[in-house]
Amino acid sequence: MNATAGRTTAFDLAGRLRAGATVQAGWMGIGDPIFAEIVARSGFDAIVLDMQHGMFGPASLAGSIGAAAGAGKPVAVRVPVGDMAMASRALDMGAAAVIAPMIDTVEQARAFVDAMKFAPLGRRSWGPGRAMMLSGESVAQRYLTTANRDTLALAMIETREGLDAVEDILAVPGIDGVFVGPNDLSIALSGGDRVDPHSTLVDLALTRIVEAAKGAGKIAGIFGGAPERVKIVRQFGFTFVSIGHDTAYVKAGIEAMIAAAGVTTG
Ligand code: 3PY
Ligand code: MG
Repeated sequence: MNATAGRTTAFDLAGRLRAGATVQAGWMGIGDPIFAEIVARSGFDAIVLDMQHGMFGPASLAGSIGAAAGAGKPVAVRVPVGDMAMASRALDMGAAAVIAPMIDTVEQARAFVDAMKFAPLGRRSWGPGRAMMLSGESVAQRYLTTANRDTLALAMIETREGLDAVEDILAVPGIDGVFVGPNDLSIALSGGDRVDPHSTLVDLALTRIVEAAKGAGKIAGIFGGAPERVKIVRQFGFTFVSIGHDTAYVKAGIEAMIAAAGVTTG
């Protein structure tokens, strides 16, 4: 246990990412705490729970964060677009990071920081009882003085406006890094023509985004998608990378088992 924050090293997502470690995350949309626990107990370093396109609501989110904590794994929560109240609640429930989708402007980034950070950086309201319980922190004053450092505000860059403003968004005090949505970015950069997260246009944007994050001394994360693509995005310099998603984990497991059993279906 880390004596100051009461967390295990594995639980310390912010510390590991700031130290330059690569963190590989499972991506979850099936909003079920037991399934979240199974994935958290797998080889991933962390899990992301998706409230934007996934099926998590506040109750299943709270249960899933608790289940992951029992497995010693930190959780990042992607909140719905513009839902800054949920960003604060996710922290209160024990999330180690919040990912805010579709951040286009410095003003939106500031609103995100307001929800995520205690004064003077932001306007987060006090109520971290569950977060303290899960991390083993029993001293309120110590939670107050460490929370802004130990919980991460990651702004999603996935629009043309967000890409154009990425350096300014990263310069906002309290924004700890960016997280790229390559699918939305590909739609935006092709003017609505194509969803192709592997396109050259996206690759050019990724280079700029990683450079901007490194220049600001902040974290670069990305929805990695297919495992083959994950290897490539890591070479761009992203350190917080999700791999696949839960529906694909189940499907791949079923297909592998049917194949191994030599059963022909259909
Ligand atoms: C995107 O690729 O746009 C995402 O938001 C990943 O879920
Ligand atoms: Mg997206």
